[in-house]
Amino acid sequence: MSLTLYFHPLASYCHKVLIALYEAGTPFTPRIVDLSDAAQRAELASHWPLCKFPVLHDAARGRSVPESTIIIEHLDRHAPGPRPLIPADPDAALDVRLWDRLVDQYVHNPMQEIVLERIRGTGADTAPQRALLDTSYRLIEQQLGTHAWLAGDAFTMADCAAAPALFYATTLQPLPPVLPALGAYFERLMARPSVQRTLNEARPYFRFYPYAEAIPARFR
Ligand SMILES: N[C@@H](CCC(=O)N[C@@H](CS)C(=O)NCC(=O)O)C(=O)O
Repeated sequence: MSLTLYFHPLASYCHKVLIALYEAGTPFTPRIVDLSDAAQRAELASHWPLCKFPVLHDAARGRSVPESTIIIEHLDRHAPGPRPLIPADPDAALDVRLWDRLVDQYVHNPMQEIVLERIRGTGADTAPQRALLDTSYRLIEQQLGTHAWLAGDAFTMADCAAAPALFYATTLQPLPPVLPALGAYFERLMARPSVQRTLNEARPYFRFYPYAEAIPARFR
């Protein structure tokens, strides 16, 4: 098989790419990386010196691709599924890329920072990251309007980004009930088979998540 994904089943940015792969039904070899294992860490670093996952190795093209967004772009171009995750229309594609970026930077990254702070245990104030999550929730509520998915009527890369970001963010900062479109969108994401498969595969590892007790019982 030409495609190998280096990842960890608990890692949120890896979820983003797994959801894209499952949406497309693209075959790949899964390689779980235990970063505490020196040999596995060295193997990941041989593909991507920053030693972050996910990384996709495409043997047919002789290249390793880091960064979840670029991996999905690569997959959509070279191993597309029945429905594109980035639309062919350039303006629609720009919207998908915009919402992918907004979700990564203003939902996913602050969520990661709050989790990392609990791991470090320095007692640093996470109120700014929590406030940013609240602002992003309101932004997504406005964006959703009447359409089902983040960048329109089709499920796209923006939704691959939003599912894991919101899944973990809501364990830290619950969705306010005054944002009904976001609440309904969250339920649609969680009901998506590609997302359910990704969460099912993460379940055995949830006990290692620093806020495991905040994961709703229905997902555990
Ligand atoms: N911008 C990167 C972020 C990747 C990232 O932060 N990955 C985390 C897991 S979700 C990681 O590798 N953490 C381990 C580490 O930083 O040592 C992407 O989109 O792929």
